Amino acid sequence: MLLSRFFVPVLKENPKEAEIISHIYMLRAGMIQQSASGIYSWLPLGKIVLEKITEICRREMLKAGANEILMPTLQSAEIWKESGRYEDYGKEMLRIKDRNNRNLLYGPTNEELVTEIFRTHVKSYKELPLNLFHIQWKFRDELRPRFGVMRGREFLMKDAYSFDVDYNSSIKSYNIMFMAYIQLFKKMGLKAIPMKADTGPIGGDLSHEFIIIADTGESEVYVERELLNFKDSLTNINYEDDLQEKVNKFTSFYAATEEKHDASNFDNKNNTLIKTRGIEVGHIFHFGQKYSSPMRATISDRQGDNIPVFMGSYGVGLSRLVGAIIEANHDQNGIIWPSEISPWDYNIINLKSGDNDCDNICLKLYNFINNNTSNVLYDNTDERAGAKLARADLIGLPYQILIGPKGIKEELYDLKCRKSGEISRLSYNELLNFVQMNA
Ligand code: 5CA
Repeated sequence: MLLSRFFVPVLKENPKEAEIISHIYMLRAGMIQQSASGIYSWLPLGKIVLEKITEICRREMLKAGANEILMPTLQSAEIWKESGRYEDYGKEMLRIKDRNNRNLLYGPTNEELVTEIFRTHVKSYKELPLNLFHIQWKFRDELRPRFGVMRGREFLMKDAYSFDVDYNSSIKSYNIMFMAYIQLFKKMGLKAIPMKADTGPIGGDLSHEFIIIADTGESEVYVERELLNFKDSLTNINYEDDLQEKVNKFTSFYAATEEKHDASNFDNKNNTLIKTRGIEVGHIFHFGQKYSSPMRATISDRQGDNIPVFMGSYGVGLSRLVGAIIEANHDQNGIIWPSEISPWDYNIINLKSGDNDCDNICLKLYNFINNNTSNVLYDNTDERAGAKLARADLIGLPYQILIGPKGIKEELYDLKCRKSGEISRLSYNELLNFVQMNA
């Protein structure tokens, strides 16, 4: 991508309305624009990152055997009356009437709608287990939308729903999602820690939140130090295996959100329990027959009896993740994208646009990288070098390649690693090699 063709409305000043660093940087780097309180447009840079996060999540869900569907944002109030949540959900639910005076709502979550789809088609345990997921915008009329995309009113969620014949198989499905979450956050370059959590308006007997430790997080959490340092090697998981043992490796540590914390459950004589803050990027629930009973989503079991199906639901806050990743990866100059979700790997910066030699080398390099990996943003604008460098740091691509008259003369060019700040001086051929090795 040529920066001269790229719509990235960078702000020079810190926006007054933003309190936390991810919100400040997302506005400054032209990733989002507020449209109403807690509602945002995603501009190109933001959209690319959101898409990358979404794709990693989608791939891991498919790998875990889930089926992708797409349910609408608007739902009929009828099914919510069946489950009993229409009144319970209160003011967070955006209620709408259509021209025929029928009650609709903008979905804050999809347990009811997916249960309706299920009960229409599935009648026997032979068709189970089944997991249906979708990636769709949600609306919750939050009392206090804040921190940009972190607590929005409209936000993008991946939500999956599992269906099983009995409690034990349902726990297996929960465990599959548990491990899929461990994997998918890792693939985003993140360490998300599973913690015992409250089930809130979704309900159920078992639930874990996946939390990224950050001072600016809204959740207060209690976690054993060892779990913070726990490194589980990223091996591909076989989702056909019994995953209980793998899940136990995580749940054997003490980790709980404030609501679930109980000091009497943990012997802290060695002072290993840490109280800290974090961002909830995922939340999984097991709630058995809570929705299938009132909504009569029944199946015939092995004995031929008709029973309400056992369910769980599994959410990832995809738009929140963009902010959370920035909270976990930045410095005073801007964002530092983990390479896994970076919009591009390379940022070529022409320090003297208009200079024939600089323009030629930049263009040659740009074409080479484009043909090899398509993974490059080229700053070909004619702004001052200082402004270009500051913008490159703010946008935060992993590698900057700086081409200026000094480098041309010496035939050595600076390759800067955004994260470490380290600069290597490489010949043109060494640069090409680096790009090829890194591809
Ligand atoms: N139906 C269940 C699971 S599919 C559910 O709705 N769970 S949830 O309420 O915990 O939401 C799932 C995830 O969405 C949360 O972990 C969080 O990462 C994200 N999320 C929730 N509320 C917001 C919000 N207001 N703004 C941005 N992300 C949010």
